[in-house]
Amino acid sequence: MKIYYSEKHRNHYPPFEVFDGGKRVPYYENPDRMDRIMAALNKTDWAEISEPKEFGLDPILEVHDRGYIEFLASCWDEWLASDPEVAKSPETHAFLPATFALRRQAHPTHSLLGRGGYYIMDLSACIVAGTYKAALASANCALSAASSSYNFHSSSFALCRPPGHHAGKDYAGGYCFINNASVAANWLSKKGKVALLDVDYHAGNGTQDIFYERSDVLTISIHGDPDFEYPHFFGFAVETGEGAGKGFHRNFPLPKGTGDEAYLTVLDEALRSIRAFTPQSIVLSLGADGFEGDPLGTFRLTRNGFGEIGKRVAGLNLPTTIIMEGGYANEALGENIFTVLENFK
Ligand code: SP5
Ligand code: ZN
Repeated sequence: MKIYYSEKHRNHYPPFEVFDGGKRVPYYENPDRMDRIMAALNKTDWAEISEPKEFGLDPILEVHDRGYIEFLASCWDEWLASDPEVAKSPETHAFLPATFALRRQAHPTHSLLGRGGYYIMDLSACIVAGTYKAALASANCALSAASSSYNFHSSSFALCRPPGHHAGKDYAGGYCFINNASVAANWLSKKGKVALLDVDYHAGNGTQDIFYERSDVLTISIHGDPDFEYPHFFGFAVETGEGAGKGFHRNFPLPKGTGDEAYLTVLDEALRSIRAFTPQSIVLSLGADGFEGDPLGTFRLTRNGFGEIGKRVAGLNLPTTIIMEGGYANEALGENIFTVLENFK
């Protein structure tokens, strides 16, 4: 299986994030996650790992707002130049606004913190020196995987870091900056209908937002109920698309404690929707944070459960572009991802 991975993610490692209650904690979305997955893949005889190809900004700007991408590109340098404290020890700092725009009548302003509060939705999408380049390389992994899936009519894996599914057209959030899966799905949509299935534990709000008014990309997310879980304001079952996109988005919010059996029943319903849509290819937003030991999740999926998820999605028998999203139980992450992927080799 073709796998795309770039070392550029290493320079995106913010020294902290801020949890609910204002608690500063180590950054959960850390480089060790990739090392665990690479270690598991390097033990196989089927993982063909390559550097991503360079696609330039055009396929990213088809999904994201230009002002937002320009903000990501210059944010760190502006932050560094704005504050002598930051310049004294850049490695202990991250750009993180403390005031966020409600988009109702929000007047976009020019100051860096004004743009930050406009383009960022929470306190986990911290920007440091290596963030923008890491996000671009991550998107290039997704595009490389999409192009490989299309050209060889086979499945491929983009080992993306940072992840992408919380990033919308013009905002970062939930460790995500560029929506890798959406960039890949939009690229593939020029070749035929695409179904994007998101099995990360958190609702794929960014992906939902990007395709909400489109009927050529069916988006489905299975996740912890936003009634109790991040991202809190998106991912409810009543959100089914708008305009031309009406009926082409589905959310499956699930309760705390959801285990393999209940999860797989819902997955089967999602897969029936996908079959009825008759797509030409699949994009799978793959998070492993539904795992029973995940520090950010509440589900109880087991390694066997991940094996079944892989088997059932592979059973669609369509070229599948698999995009890495979340998963924070690092000790188990490599094995859990391997267990999904081996169904597609
Ligand atoms: C890609 C992805 O999985 N992003 C997830 C971002 C979640 N950020 C919110 C974390 C809320 C943390 N709640 C802590 C519970 C600790 N027991
Ligand atoms: Zn997640």
